[in-house]
Amino acid sequence: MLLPRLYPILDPDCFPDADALFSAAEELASAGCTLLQYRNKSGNARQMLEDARELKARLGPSIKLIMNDRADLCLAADFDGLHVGQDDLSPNSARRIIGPTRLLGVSTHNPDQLAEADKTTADYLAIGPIFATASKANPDPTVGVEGLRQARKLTSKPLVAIGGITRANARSVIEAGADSVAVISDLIRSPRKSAEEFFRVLG
Ligand code: TZP
Ligand code: MG
Repeated sequence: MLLPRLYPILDPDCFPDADALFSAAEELASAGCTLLQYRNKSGNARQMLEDARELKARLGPSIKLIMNDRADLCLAADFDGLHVGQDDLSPNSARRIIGPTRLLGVSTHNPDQLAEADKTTADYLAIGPIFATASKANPDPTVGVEGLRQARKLTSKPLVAIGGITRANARSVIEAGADSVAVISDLIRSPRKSAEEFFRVLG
């Protein structure tokens, strides 16, 4: 599986209303994004499913949609994949729910977690936060670019770097071995322009 260099994460808490969230998604699509995660830490299941269905309807089949945390909503919205963290269902339990063909991603925060996740049926692994981030409650200690370089040696699965990644530092993250960068805040202000700039620096 080939991951795109840029993996935007859309979180409704970062937008004034649902329309702004959907417009951001459309802008990202028009900038050439092909993979997008929906992450909602404050909404209820009903709102999340409504958002998820609307995203799918607006974006069409050219963008793969990944649901954060919730295997049930991944299936209900017929998303293309699921992303789980250390406090969610285990990767192999999540896999049993979403089936063999949907994408499964796993968040890790240190070398032990990464090595453990590498043994599972996950399709890709994420590691972070690489840099300080304001987008996550109670983030783990930062891994840094050097930690990422070490992490790269522990898995041959596609590796996503996350946390504090901007257009200014994204190149260094890819050079340290990440296949893709997952980004929340540096895409919020002007999603299309920002994504285009990410693609330019990431090559
Ligand atoms: N997991 C580790 S850091 C993070 C998540 C969900 C937040 C990333 O957001 P930002 O704004 O790109 O730092
Ligand atoms: Mg989670």
